[in-house]
Amino acid sequence: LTLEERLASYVVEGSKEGLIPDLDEALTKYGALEIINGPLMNGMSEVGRLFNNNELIVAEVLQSAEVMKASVAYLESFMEKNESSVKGKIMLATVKGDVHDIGKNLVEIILSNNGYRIINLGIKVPPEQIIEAYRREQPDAIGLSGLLVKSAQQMVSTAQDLKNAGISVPIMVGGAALTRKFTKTRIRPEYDGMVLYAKDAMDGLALANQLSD
Ligand code: B1M
Repeated sequence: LTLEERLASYVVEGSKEGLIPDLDEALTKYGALEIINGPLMNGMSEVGRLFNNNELIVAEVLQSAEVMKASVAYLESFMEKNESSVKGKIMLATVKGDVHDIGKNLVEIILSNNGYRIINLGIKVPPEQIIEAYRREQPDAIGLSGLLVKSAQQMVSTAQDLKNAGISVPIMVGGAALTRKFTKTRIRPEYDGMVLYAKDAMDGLALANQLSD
């Protein structure tokens, strides 16, 4: 196997044996984020495909998630840091009913490496908790993540609840089940403030930077 294939296969196999030396080798060729977005994400896509075909069970997918998390944690220290002044405060949450947090945590890393203070509320966060945390923390934006199809709908009702609570701070949404079109036609009409769709973590950073400019 090539280095890139090996990196993808750690994720697919859910195995960490040999992972760190291979990540070190990859770092001599690629940037940390390129490794995540390239071979590691390829591995995760394959996991998704196999899971969808019932060729993997949840316990195995969890092991894959562990490998992805360990890789991201290791690669984090090699990522570019841009510690200028604090550009803003952003609150992040995976929406109610959804446990997927690898993407959201990647967004946290990218934003915090680039001058944002992040309040990460975790997973399965109900709207009430987001509203309460908003009042306490007064962030400049709220980021919602969700990977399940039902999470896209949950984002609609979260936006409604935020609106009913009188909140109109910009919302950034992202995650696999979501599209730009859904964001525009279904979430945006339910909210008083801006609703921005981020296709990935770097897009999230670009949008945050637009807001803070
Ligand atoms: Co789940 N799962 N899972 N899973 N899982 C999916 C999402 C699924 C597509 C797999 C499949 O069937 N092919 C499917 C959803 C189907 C659907 O809704 N139509 C699915 C399912 C069904 C489930 C369960 C229901 C399975 C079950 O129990 N029977 C269950 C759900 C539990 C729940 O949430 N209530 C479940 C559980 C799990 C695990 C716990 C085993 C594990 C998650 C571990 C964890 O996150 N801690 C897991 C995993 C790992 C996946 C897949 C394989 C990979 C997800 C991932 O981490 N990707 C996934 C299939 C897939 O996506 N190919 C799948 C890597 C990550 C970096 O990407 O999160 O997309 P992603 O983030 C991206 C962008 O989306 C974006 O930036 C990131 C990249 O830069 N982004 C944002 C995300 N959030 C953002 C927020 C932003 C900006 C950008 O601003 C705020």
